[in-house]
Amino acid sequence: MTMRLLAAAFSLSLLAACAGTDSVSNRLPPGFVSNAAEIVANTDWAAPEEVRVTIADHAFKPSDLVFHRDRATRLVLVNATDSDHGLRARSFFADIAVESVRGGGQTTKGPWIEYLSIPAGETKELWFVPARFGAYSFECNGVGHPSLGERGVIDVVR
Ligand SMILES: [Cu+2]
Repeated sequence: MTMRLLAAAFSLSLLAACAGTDSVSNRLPPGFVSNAAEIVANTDWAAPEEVRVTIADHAFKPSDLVFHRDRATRLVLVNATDSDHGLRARSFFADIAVESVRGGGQTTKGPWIEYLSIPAGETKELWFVPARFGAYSFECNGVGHPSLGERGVIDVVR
């Protein structure tokens, strides 16, 4: 295979990784909540607080999100567009304990997530507990999407 073909194959694999795959981990990424599995196990998941966000018209709606520390939370992300989007929010993800990511007929257990994809027309749910107080920013990982307006802020309060 020539170098050019290799380079093309490599960039294609990078594109695929960006567009479609959740990054859920059962190994502690640096700086993340170390007792996340314990927090998940000690939380009642019967009636999580629901926050619903729709992606449409190059925006997260709403784009200002408020969550409550130590409370079971269900973030429902509805992709109402015909292209793929994603949630890049590393500092926020570092401070939560993830029960699961649900969507597309699949449930993936946490307890840590580094990246969340929301494919075209699909709905993804992030079931989690905010484990630390904080103010965070988030954005879509699509090339050029944040500058079009796909960004927002998260506050975790009492
Ligand atoms: Cu996007």
